[in-house]
Amino acid sequence: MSKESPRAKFLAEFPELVQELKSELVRYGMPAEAIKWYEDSLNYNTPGGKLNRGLSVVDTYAILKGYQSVDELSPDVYKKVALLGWCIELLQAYFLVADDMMDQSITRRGQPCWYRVKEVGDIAINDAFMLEAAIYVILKKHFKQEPYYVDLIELFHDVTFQTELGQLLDLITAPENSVDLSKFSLEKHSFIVTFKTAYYSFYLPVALAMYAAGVSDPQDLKQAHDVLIPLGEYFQIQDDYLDCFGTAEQIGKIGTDIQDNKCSWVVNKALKLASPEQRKILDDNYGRKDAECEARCKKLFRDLNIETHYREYEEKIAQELKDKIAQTDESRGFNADVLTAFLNKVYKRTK
Ligand code: DMA
Ligand code: MG
Ligand code: MG
Ligand code: MG
Repeated sequence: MSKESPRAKFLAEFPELVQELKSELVRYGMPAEAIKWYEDSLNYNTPGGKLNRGLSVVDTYAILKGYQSVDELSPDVYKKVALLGWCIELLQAYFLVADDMMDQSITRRGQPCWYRVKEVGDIAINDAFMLEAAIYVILKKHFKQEPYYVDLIELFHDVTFQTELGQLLDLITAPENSVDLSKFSLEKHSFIVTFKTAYYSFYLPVALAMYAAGVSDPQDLKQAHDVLIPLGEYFQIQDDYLDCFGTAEQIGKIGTDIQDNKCSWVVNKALKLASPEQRKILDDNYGRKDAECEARCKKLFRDLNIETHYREYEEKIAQELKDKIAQTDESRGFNADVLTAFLNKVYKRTK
């Protein structure tokens, strides 16, 4: 018998989660049209991505428990750990619905951004809140009896706040109609992306699996943190690179960073390399809501060989992370393979 792919197996848990959330609305006596709206929002915004964050919770849990594959988990255990994975995907859905409004993006995961769906518009703001709220409905229903329940809730709250701080900084560093590239730096970029991406995308999945597996000594959480945060920074640098150099077919979204005046890795690298003449081109064209200005910036990035610098960065950071992973102390039951699995998923990704 051929085995289901890990992704298909994980996806198969989603319909039941939607049913549970709907029954919560039924319990409140909500009218059918509201229930249908919530169901549509959940289905449109939650399962369509790569599911890396959610899948990583189950993968990490299996490694920590000493299994060769997630197929060795009993059906009940798989279900429970997969729910934690889906909670991160709900968190991600919440952030993305809001992020696309704030970034004025057009497409996401190969379809129109939720706020751009005709009937939706600004209702997407409340839909984002309700995607977040779903996390706590699920946690309460399935994890309230666990000794680590409060740890899970606290972790979700902390990481959500960290992400929102990152989004704040991302947005106020990229004002519309006032481009000042002297405000950008690679140090500032590192700070923004650590908060807006690394905590929720990298630290959170591993920390959740560690709590669920009972391998959550503070020293081990710190070891995970110290590799996963720089790995998350690398991941967002890839996101910035692909925003400019990837195709919409590849990444499922149309890049907006140049027109949005974002403090991205690409522009920061370019600022370091540009001659005074090239700097003038950037000052005059970056952050303008204009396709021709955007094209001039892209041409300059190509002239500056940003791609070559990106490849160099990628090799350097991958080696640093490997070296760091090799130093992991496994004496309390933490397994560094968890970190290697993450690095392998990210290294040289193109989507
Ligand atoms: C991603 O920032 C961060 C969050 C919290 C969604 P981004 O705007 O670069 O993401 P994307 O490129 O997917 O819009
Ligand atoms: Mg965005
Ligand atoms: Mg954004
Ligand atoms: Mg991006």
